[in-house]
Amino acid sequence: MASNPILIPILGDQLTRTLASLRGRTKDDSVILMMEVWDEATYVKHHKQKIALIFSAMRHFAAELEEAGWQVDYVKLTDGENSGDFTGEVARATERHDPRAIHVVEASEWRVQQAIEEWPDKFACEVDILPDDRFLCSHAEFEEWAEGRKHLTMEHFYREMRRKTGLLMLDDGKPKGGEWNLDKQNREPPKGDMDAPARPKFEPDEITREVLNLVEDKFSDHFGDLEPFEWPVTSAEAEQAADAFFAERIENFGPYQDAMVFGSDDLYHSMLSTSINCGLLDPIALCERAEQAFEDGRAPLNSVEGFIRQIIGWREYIRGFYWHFMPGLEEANDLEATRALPEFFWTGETDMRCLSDCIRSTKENAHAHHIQRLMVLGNFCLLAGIDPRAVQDWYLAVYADAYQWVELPNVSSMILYADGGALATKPYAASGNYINKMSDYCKECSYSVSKKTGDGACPFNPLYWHFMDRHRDRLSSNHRIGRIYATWDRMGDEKKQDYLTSAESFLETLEAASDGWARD
Ligand code: FAD
Ligand code: DLZ
Ligand code: SF4
Repeated sequence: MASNPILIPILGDQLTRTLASLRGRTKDDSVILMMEVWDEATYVKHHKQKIALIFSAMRHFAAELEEAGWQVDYVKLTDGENSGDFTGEVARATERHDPRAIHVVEASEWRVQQAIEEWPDKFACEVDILPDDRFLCSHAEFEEWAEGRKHLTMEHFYREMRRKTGLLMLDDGKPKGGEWNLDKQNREPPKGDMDAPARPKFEPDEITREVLNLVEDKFSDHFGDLEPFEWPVTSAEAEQAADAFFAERIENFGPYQDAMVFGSDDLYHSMLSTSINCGLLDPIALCERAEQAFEDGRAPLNSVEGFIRQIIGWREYIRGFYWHFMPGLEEANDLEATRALPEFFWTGETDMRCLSDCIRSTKENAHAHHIQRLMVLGNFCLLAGIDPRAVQDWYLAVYADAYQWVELPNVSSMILYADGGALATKPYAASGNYINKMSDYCKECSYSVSKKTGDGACPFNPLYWHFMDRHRDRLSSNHRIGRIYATWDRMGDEKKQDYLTSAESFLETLEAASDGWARD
């Protein structure tokens, strides 16, 4: 290399060949820096599969770049001099390479971005922090959209993104099919033989095997099963996973999006979030493929629109929302919830069959699908009044697709209503009825979903009314929820008391999680 190089640090969720910091650079003027660091693996004690996924994907990505001729300086976790954090590693790399500049793409998370923003003062060379243009909506664009709005309604944002991308749009500016949102068609309960085709599973190669040994050695006290480890770890594998989704599952994705079946972890979901979030798949290209499936007559509009809405609607909105409300969002606790997370969230040992199945899937796969995260696990945390910080730590630790930018708004705002309604217009609170309607869990549960109070009653039933009663002052003026209080008021005092006593007896049985699961 003739002159001092540009140093290009690439973080574990930036594994994209077209990353802004790589574009326009040449193999001869740059050194790429990738760092396995202790702090990232332990700021919460991530599920073993998540650490294995990131390290393996990072090592594969580095190998691909090297094969393409780039100079990659890859620091392994076990490197004796490893300082344990990004800033320390960039400092060491500047000594090794004496760069004329550092070009880095902004971090997806607040915590890391704070550290990066100190680099211009810490390092002698110029530091360029580039926008992450893998997202459709820039920070400035989201702020412009949010400005002056009373409520940041996802649906309005989503329509903007449809117009911006032209996805599922007609030339006259109207949505294909005449409606923007077909969610009403996407609430089918499970039917008898939900025989969804299995997603492709990827055998660990030599690189992944080495990482699995490392994770077993260094992170054996973290939550979750390490093997079988079957996630895609390269963009080629992730594309294969996407091919299978578009060939076999997109058709039924929409109708059964909210269905839950005991022991069936994927159903018709794409299972692509782990690959999208670390950069192996381009989310907009996936949406284009979904639209093509509709145009080719391989998938109905409700499935395709549902999939596209999750990505250019929810995913983009959640990211904008996170940056709009950080850093305050972590502390938000509008409902003043203080109860400790129950131990069974880590062990799965509960007689509540819905929860134990969702926690089993979480432990085995580092994954649970959206409605399990929202309406079973999340609903329980909301109704039982679990402290938002404990819930945040749990979701951030246990899912292989979890990064704070996407986890926090989903947890704090969507499931816990901790922001007082900035995201959701009402809490997603539900009794056992909803779970019974959308799953086959209740049939063989040791609790009875039709029993409302007393011994053997499904705990979601009294917890629901306990929640409504204790938050009456805050919620009764909400026009989407006010009617519920009319029902509550029509119940006699004795029935109401039965609900409250049953809920309190149940809450007293909850054993608080022991220390050390989420953080040391
Ligand atoms: P599919 O059902 O196939 O959906 C397609 C894609 O849409 C997903 O891959 C994802 O990229 C996107 N998507 C769907 N819903 C959301 C959403 N609410 N927010 C953002 N993107 C969405 N998703 C994460 O990627 N990381 C998280 O840490 C995360 N935490 C969550 C916590 C809670 C409490 C809840 C309710 C949801 C959370 N989600 C999170 C959203 C969603 O549950 C997952 O994206 C989804 O289960 C991933 O599986 P899939 O790829 O099969 O998704
Ligand atoms: C999740 C994760 C883990 C477990 N380890 C690393 C790591 O050692 N090195 C790295 O570059 N990235 C890791 N990641 C992903 C990062 O946490 C993620 O890229 C940033 O925090 C985004 O802000
Ligand atoms: Fe869950 Fe209640 Fe159904 Fe049991 S009866 S599976 S606890 S909703």
